[in-house]
Formats: sequence, C-alpha cells, structure tokens
Amino acid sequence: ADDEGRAAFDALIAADGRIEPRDWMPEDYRKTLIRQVSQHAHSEIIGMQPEANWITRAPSLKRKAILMAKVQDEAGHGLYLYSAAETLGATRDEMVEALIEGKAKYSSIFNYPTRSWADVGAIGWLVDGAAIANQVPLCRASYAPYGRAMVRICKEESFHQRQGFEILLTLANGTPEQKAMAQDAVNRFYAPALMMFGPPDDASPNSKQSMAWHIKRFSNDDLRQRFVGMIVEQVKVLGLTLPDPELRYDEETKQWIHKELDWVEFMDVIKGKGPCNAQRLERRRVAHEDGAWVREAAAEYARKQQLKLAE
Ligand code: FAQ
Repeated sequence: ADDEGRAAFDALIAADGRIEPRDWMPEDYRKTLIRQVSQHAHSEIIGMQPEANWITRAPSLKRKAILMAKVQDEAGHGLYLYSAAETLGATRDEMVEALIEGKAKYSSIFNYPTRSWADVGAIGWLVDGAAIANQVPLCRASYAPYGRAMVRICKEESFHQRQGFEILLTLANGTPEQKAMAQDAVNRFYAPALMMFGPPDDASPNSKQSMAWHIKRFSNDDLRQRFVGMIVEQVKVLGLTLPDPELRYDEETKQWIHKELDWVEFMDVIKGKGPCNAQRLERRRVAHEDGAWVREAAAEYARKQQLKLAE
C-alpha cells in the first residue's frame, strides 16, 4: 500500500496538485511541514509581543484601535496555522510545550526590541512586507490546508503593511524629530527584515527538498531579492533612505546587490541569544499559565456537552 501511496503522491506533486490530510504522504514530507507550519504559527503568536508593547502608548485613539486589530489578526493567524499543523498529526499541546520550553524555533525578527512608536510603522512596512513576499507563494504550497490558511493570512498582512507604511509616511512628513524617529526605526529593522527570508541558499539545508515538494516555490535568496526590489521604490515615497549605501541593481546578473548581512548575529538569534529571546519566551510562559483557567473551563464545558448528548 505504501508503494501505491508513494506513486500517487509523486504523481500529484508532479502534476502540481495538492495533498489533503487523508492522502498518503512520505514521513519526511509530513515532518518538514510540521516543522515549517508550527514554526510559522509560533512566529505569529510571539510576533504579537513587539507591537503589543505599544498599544497603551499609541498616539491616538484611532491608532490604538488599528494596532489592537492588527495584533489580534496575528493571534488569528497563529490559530489557523496551529490547526493546519494539527491536520498533520501534531497536537496543540506538543507544539505549545515545545515553544514555551524554548525547544521550537520562531522567526528571528521578533527577538528585536520596539523602542519607539515609529518601530510599529517599520514593523508593518518591513516585517509584514517581508512576510507577504514570503507567504504569497506559500498560498500555492502543495499541502492544501497550509495553502488555504495562507490565502486569508496574506489578505490581512496586506492591510498590516499599508498601516505600517502610513504610520511612517505620517512621521516622515511630520516634525524633523518625527522624521528622524522614522528613519531610526527603518535603520534598525532593515537588516533583521532581510534576514527573515532565512540563510543564503548555499547555507539553507531544507530549501532544495522543500522546493522539490512544492512547499516552497522560491529560494530564500530569490524572495529576499524580490523584497529588496519592492522596498527600494517604496522608501522613495516615504522620503527616507535604506541604511545600505552599497545597494544597487546589477544589470548583468539582474540581481540587487545589498550589503553583507550579519549571519553570525542571525545564528545567535535563532539559537536563543538575541536581544529579546528570553523576554519573549517568559512573556509567553506567563500568558500560557494565566490562560490555564480558560482551557480548563472549555474542557469542562465540552465534557458536560458530551454527557448531555449521551443522555
Ligand atoms: N528565523 O533550511 P532553511 C509573521 C531556520 S512572518 C528563525 O532555509 P526553511 C507575520 C529554519 O527554520 C514570520 N529561524 O529553512 C507577522 C531552519 O531550522 P530547522 C514567519 C529561521 O524552513 C508579522 C534553519 O534556519 N514566517 O510571522 C529563519 O527551508 C508581524 C535553516 O533554514 C514564516 O514562518 C528565521 N528568519 O526556510 C506576525 C514563513 N530562517 O527548522 C506578527 C514560513 C531560517 O531546520 C507581526 N516559513 N530559519 O531547525 C518559511 O517560509 C521557511 O520556513 C523559511 C526558512 C523561509 C523561514
């Protein structure tokens, strides 16, 4: 049966078709997806923290309402993604435990601090912008529940990116101090945002197989290139600059040449040694403990409903 399953799987992938939860799939395919989708879910959940840090200090009621909605959207993304990972056989408890015990990875970007209100703008523009560049191709991921979750997530990320851009645009057209604050935020988030796409292709152990399986559609460097091409134009509209004096487009290779990224820093951050890793995990642990009564109440309610049905 495994041989038949594998033949059907290979044929579906070759025809650019989609794998549903009940279809046969190779164990490595399942593992790779659980890895990527759970890391992605954790990123959405941990990613709520840097911006939530500014909800109480948003400069107006309108900005506060928008930011709260945005942070809640990220929680929703985390939940769709945990659900998608559950269809592969991972349990929510296992995934959450791995995260709070510090055993699971999540995106490097959320281990940097948000020092000013402008950082909320820079995150929306650069971090959500990078997320869109990475995730639009994931809407076509061969694993159907992941691809379907991505469609809605990408729509919401587009709104997030516009709100971030608009915060920066307002600041850039404000007082000299406000403009300087916007520039400072862009300066600090530029390189970490480029690192979101992952290590360079020649140092990316998972890319080749993930692309062969049509989970990833483009390599890390290709997506990074695309993103640089986008922001290079958008930063002009902002009237700001990117902190990359060497940045240029090479006509011959059709490549953006950007500054060398600090991959030692990147490895430190993903190993848990970034500026905010400890703080982010501690906050998540406390939130998980504080939420225990909600899980208990929900389980008790479900138990009572079952008893009623059995009557
Ligand atoms: N951070 O072989 P590759 C968001 C790990 S957007 C941490 O290239 P792969 C929206 C990688 O896991 C952010 N770790 O790996 C939002 C692997 O380790 P492993 C989330 C990273 O999987 C906005 C190792 O390095 N988006 O949340 C990173 O083929 C604002 C070797 O790397 C996604 O997760 C990194 N930056 O490619 C929320 C998108 N890069 O597992 C709130 C889905 C690499 O072998 C506020 N994921 N690593 O131990 C992907 O597209 C891929 O997983 C990549 C990495 C491209 C991230």
